This record gives sequence, C-alpha cells and structure tokens, in this order.
Amino acid sequence: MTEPLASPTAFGEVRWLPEIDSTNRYLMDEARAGAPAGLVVVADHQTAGRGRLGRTWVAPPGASLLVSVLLAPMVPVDRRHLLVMTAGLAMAEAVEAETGVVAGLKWPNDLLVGNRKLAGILAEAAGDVLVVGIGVNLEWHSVPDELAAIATACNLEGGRPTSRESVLTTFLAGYSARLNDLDTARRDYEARLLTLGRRVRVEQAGGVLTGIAQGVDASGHLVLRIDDGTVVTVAVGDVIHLRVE
Ligand code: BT5
Repeated sequence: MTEPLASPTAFGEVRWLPEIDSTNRYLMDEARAGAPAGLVVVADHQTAGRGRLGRTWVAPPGASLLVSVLLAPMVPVDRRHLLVMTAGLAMAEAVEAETGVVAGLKWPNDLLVGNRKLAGILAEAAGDVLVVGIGVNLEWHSVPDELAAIATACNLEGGRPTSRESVLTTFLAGYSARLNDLDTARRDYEARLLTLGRRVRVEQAGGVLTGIAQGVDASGHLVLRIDDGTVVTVAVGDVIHLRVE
C-alpha cells in the first residue's frame, strides 16, 4: 500500500552552523518554536553529538557530514519507522553515488562497511515533530582512540574524495524522492540489510539474545529466531553481527 503524503517532502532551507552541541537538539527546539517541516541543519562540529539511548556521537571537526532534517507528520505513527529506515537507505545510496563506497545496513539504522560503522542515525519525536539526524564519517585523517576498533570513514574505505555539500545534496534529493514511495523504500532497505539471515547477538536493557535474524515486521521490529527455537520480536536493542562458525 502506498499512501498519499499529507505534505510535500521537498527539503527547504539548509542552515549550516560552524559549531553546535547537537544538530538534533537544535532542530527539535526550532521545531517546537514553529520551524517549518523541511528545515535542514548541518554542523561542522558537534560538542555533544547524540547517539541512541543516551550515548554520544563523536566526530573530528569538519570530517563528517552531521545533518538533521525536520519531517512533516506525513504517515501514521505506526509507519514512522519507515521514514527513518528510508533515511538510512537514502544515505547509503548517496554515499555510494558520491564516493563509490558500498555500505550495508544493520538493523535498525546503522551504515556498515564490513563490521565497522560508517554512519549512524538518531530519530527523535515529540508530538508531531520528527527529527532525523545522521552522522556520516567522510574524510577522517585520524580515528579517535575509542572508535579505532569499531568505526570507519569513506576515505579509509578507498572512497573517492568528495565534499560534504555533494553528499548532502545527493542525500536530500534521494531521500525526498524515496519518501514518496515508502513501500519500495522498505523493500530496498531490506535488500541492503546485512542483518537478515545473519546470526546475531541482540543486547537490550533486559539482557542478551542470540539467534538468527529472520526479518523485519510491519512495526519495524526485528524478528529473531532464538537458539531454543522460539521466535521473538525486538523493538529496541543493539545488534552485533556474529561471525558464521
Ligand atoms: C547512533 O547511535 O548511531 C546515532 C548517531 C546519530 C548522530 C547524528 S550526527 C547529527 C545528529 N545530531 C546528533 O546529535 N546526532 C545525530 P548509536 O547506535 O547509539 O551509536 C552510538 C555509538 O556508536 C557510540 O556509543 C560509539 O560506540 C559509536 N560511535 C560514536 N561516534 C561514532 C562515529 N563517528 N562513527 C562510528 N561509531 C561511532
């Protein structure tokens, strides 16, 4: 089913800030103060970049695309996850087009090359306000110690040099086009989802599950066949792709 969108998905003004605590925090506050859907905020540097679940997003100044977009409430709440998954897909496609680096997706919304994280997404909602923030590691000349084992950047993966502006422009055009057909985006997201069929460990506040990732349900939850044969769904958690033994 493809629903007609209640509002246009074209992005509008891009505010490019030299430094901010967090582009998501900034845009959430702007939205609450009446900023229009379609507003885009980019920062050269974040002093308190946000990850999911209260974690921190770290990036050397000027070396990453750090962007947040404000979306209109164009779908029912139970389909909102599709807007976020579509952002990951559109960013993977923009990175591939601009740098040649092919990134896969890890549920729910990481971009990975091999087992290393190239980009992360944080969606935040308050009432009708939905902000989708993405950090993409583009041109890193040194990797912060704490990320050395887990992160990568386009230049480190042999990507063609590019500018943050080019990746941003390609992303915004692709994302806005894909938002008009969320069912196709969902299929293409799943096609890029490295997690499917993989043996995974899922870390949640309540414990750890290990099993085979079988799919993503209509709510965006991960469907997991755990080792005792039971099938469970996971709404929130951190997935680690395990090596095939
Ligand atoms: C995410 O969280 O992956 C969401 C990251 C969203 C960042 C963007 S930047 C623009 C916008 N404004 C914000 O304030 N945030 C958004 P999570 O899945 O919780 O991953 C966070 C974890 O990834 C950290 O605990 C680190 O282990 C790791 N990490 C931090 N910085 C990283 C980086 N640059 N590259 C790869 N991994 C990183």
